[in-house]
Amino acid sequence: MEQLLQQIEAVKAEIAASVATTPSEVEQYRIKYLGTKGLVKQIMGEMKNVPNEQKKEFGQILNAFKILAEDKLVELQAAFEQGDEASSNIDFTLPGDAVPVGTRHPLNLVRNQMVSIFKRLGFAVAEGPEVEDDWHNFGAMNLPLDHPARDMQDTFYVQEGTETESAWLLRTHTSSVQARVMETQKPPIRVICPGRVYRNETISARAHCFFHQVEGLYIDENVSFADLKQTLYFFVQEMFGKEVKVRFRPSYFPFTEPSAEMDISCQICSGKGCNICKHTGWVEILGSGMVHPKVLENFGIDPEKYTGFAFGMGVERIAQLKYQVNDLRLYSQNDLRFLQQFKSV
Ligand code: 2NL
Repeated sequence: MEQLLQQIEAVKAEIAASVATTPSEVEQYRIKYLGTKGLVKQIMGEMKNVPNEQKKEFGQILNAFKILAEDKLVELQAAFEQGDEASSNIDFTLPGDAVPVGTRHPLNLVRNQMVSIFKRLGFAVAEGPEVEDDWHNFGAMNLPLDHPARDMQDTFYVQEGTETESAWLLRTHTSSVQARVMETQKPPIRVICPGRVYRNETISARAHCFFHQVEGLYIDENVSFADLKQTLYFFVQEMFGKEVKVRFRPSYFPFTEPSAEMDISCQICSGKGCNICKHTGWVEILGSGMVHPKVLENFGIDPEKYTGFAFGMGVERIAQLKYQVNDLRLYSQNDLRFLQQFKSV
């Protein structure tokens, strides 16, 4: 009997020291001590060898032993049911599952960079509506009623104009935002207007029905064409590096006079000649000019006192030269294989 008592004491100590760090370890405990072939059953089976006069005393000992084993099981189970950190032994220092992190869109990266360069020159940023009336998009910009840009084929009309009501359209350039700035502010004016613009074009690698622009406007006394050239030269040097070369070609826009387009030395082949620059070594990146006196007059700005320069450029074009993107459609297809290449930029 002495031996049986010793065995019970040993198993009791074992039970007291039992821990479980996972639900399956709780189950292992249950099988080992309380299962059909478990230790509790085995020891209870010894009852038949106990002499009759000791059966009562032993029955109580064995019963207490069984209750102890059962209580421990309840305790181990409770740790998991309540998520009790201290007794469950879960390792909270294990690394979690990684949350996939997105990337900035290349057009936003380039737009932000463009904006920050002009901010350093003292330009403020202005934004405005994408649905515009005819006046802010066309009329104020000196585009006559019969100008081809107003054609349904080039412009998305939301509502056609009538004798008494203005037409409403998706802005074709962010000049409409600058029109709103000139309407509400007096010179000196120095703003850039980044934003999405719309043109009714058949979608291809080289054309899309929407694209992104950054336009700039600077109006003050004595603003000259030299200021325009130096501002834009500074911009491309910051954007592409000090080595970049520029050239200006005479051009025409209804809202500027004189007007010029600016080319930079091809960033793909460094001017040696490639497909992007059509083997000329130069690529066009923007249109610009001195604000037309009629545009100034439209906003009550005296063209005898004030002059200004303006420019407009496509964000897609700058991004193409920076990242060699050769199909405009990539910018709006949301293909992660394309977008994730801009992770570290
Ligand atoms: C281009 C050419 C240009 C402007 C935009 C402008 C704005 C005002 C007054 C006068 Cl408020 N001009 N903007 C001037 C010249 C060219 O854009 O090729 N853009 C992508």
